[in-house]
Amino acid sequence: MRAKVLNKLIEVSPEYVSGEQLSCDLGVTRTSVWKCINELKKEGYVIDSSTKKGYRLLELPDIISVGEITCLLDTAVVGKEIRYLPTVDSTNNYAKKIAQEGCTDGAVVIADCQSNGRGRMGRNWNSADKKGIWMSVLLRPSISIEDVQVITLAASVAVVNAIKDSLGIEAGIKWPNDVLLDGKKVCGILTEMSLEMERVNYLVLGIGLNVNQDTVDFPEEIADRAISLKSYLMENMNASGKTLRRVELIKSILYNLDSIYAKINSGRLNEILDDWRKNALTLGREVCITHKDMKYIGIARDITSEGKLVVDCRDGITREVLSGEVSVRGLLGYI
Ligand code: BTX
Repeated sequence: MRAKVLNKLIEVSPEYVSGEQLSCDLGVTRTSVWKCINELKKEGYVIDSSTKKGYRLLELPDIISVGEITCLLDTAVVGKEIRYLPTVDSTNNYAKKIAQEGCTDGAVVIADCQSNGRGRMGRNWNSADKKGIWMSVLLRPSISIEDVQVITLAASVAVVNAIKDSLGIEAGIKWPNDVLLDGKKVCGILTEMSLEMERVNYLVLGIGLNVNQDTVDFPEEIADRAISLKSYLMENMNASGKTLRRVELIKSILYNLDSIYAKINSGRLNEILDDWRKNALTLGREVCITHKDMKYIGIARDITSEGKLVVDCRDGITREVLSGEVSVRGLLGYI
């Protein structure tokens, strides 16, 4: 009910809506409306109450409210179930646990803070309290194991689209799925899967998006390689440094993921690969592939239908690289 009241207030904002109107529209007593308003105020929403005019929303705080995320979230699968945790070791760990308990396709886990956020290959992911979006999406796609990499690429496309839709910022993708702004990492994606008899049982897409950090908020060792959306807006678009609302971005990511997931489940993987190519920073660049003790330098030319990076190496051999098997580091800075 609280979410419904909130969404009415958002709908009519900046106008007032009377208590009577709210109770009539929502089919509850005026006392329950009043109680909901008080609860919302306690959560941090700034609401003006006037005996004559009713209620008016003055300020939306940056809090992760599941009610606000789900309201008017027009998705078919992704985000039909959302679990919010103030703090957790890793949302990917939590998502894997609920996947094993049978949780539904498209379920989402979001935390304000991760005490042990994980990157790829055992690396650490800095997940400062309330500064970013630390979220995992559980998917049960009907695809073959060979196509799993495409889902990983798809997640980066969804994030890039969401950043563009919400803030008008054009981010780029470093293969396979790092989202970069000004050559610095704004988002990392960790895909983990469970296989059963040669088929995908479930996949967990872990998305870490830096939203409201200032440079000083990042640990020294990553401060020159990490960026938040807020800092980018301040440095490049003269923004005031106002806190960005994570809920808006979460909604947009879920919406974009849902439409991409529909493409995956209907076999339209080529469309996803094309979208990835459009946003790719790696293609056409010189890259260095390190595999075990060997190093190969070459030009990243394309990706295959399975999402492998095609590299024309200096030794004349074209190699197809799967992420996880190798690490690819561009010769031009971080790209
Ligand atoms: P990655 O292995 O590509 O990146 C990890 C590396 O990125 C670190 O070694 C460090 O250099 C740098 N780094 C660490 N934290 C940050 C940060 N906040 N911003 C920019 N650079 C950073 C990328 O792994 C995959 C990250 C996925 C994170 C999500 S959050 C939700 C989910 N739960 C979980 O435990 N992981 C995922």
